[in-house]
Amino acid sequence: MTLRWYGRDTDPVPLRYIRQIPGVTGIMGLLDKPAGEDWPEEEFAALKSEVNGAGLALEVVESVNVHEDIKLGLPSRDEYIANYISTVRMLARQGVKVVIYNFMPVLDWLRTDLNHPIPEDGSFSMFYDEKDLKGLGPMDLARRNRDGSGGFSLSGWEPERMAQLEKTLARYEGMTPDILRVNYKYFLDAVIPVCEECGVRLACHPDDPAWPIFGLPRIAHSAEDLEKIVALHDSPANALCLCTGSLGSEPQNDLPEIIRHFGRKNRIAAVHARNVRFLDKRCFRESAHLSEAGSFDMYEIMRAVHETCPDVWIRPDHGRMIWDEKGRPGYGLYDRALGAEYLLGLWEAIDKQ
Ligand SMILES: [Mn+2]
Repeated sequence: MTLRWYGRDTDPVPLRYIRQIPGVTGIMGLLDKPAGEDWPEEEFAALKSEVNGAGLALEVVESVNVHEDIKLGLPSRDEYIANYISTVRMLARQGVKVVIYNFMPVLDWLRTDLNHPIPEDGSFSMFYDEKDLKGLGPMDLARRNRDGSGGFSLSGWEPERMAQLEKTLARYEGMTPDILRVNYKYFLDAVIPVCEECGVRLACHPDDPAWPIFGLPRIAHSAEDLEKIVALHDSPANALCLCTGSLGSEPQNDLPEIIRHFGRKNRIAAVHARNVRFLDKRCFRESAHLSEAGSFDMYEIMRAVHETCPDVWIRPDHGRMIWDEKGRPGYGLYDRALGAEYLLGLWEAIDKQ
């Protein structure tokens, strides 16, 4: 059981607080680097020794972002792929076992409100309503995210990335899911053999929410999509990060079934476990992890993990803002700690049964 941690300078949650959550033994970490950069080893080694020094493991890294030129299939991709490979090798030397990434064009995860008040209990959570997107372009949303994030740069919505947004969007004109998959295969064919060689698994994070946005193709939001992805390069190193809140934002996606299917195939390397409550068609809020707080059966989800991929790294995902905590939307301490304890409680019960 792990928690995401953004690093000393940008995460208001100290590592020692994470260490005090019973049963949490590590973090999923990251460096704040633009996509395509070769991560410097000294910097990662410093992060690792800080995390290890706090009594926590750092075996999973999130957000080694794939450069847009790779997704677009431009000639310049080879240089960025070489950097990706070099970063994977470096991370392997530093003891990392899983690298989580996504292949979403231009825009990462998307919510229409980062601090949505929950009338029932006075907490705040992230919220999505397709109706709120009417008449808005990605630039409007980027601005709104920046203003609503309490001064924190949101991963996937960094100002540098947003500055390029209009230009990048224009380059995707005419891009289809099939072309995107061809470019994806080119990337995997280059990177996966290196992962196999150095004992790292790449874990693709699904689209969030689980449908195309702003007319951009997205290819990782259903069981069929994920099947195509694992087939692009047939190796256990070409794996998935099963994010329940992302995939599950589409009610058609049967989460326990999808976990069992890909777990049995040995294609799940990490799990992000969270719950959402559906309010309307394509309208949901992120809820507490507890099954009855949202629309997912978290017991069945944990049972599917336990049955088919019990050795994966898992973390509670976004939490609500509760107890007047001020922090990064989705990544406060309190609700994620509650989530971790709940998931560990389910796990203990399933295990003893
Ligand atoms: Mn996730």
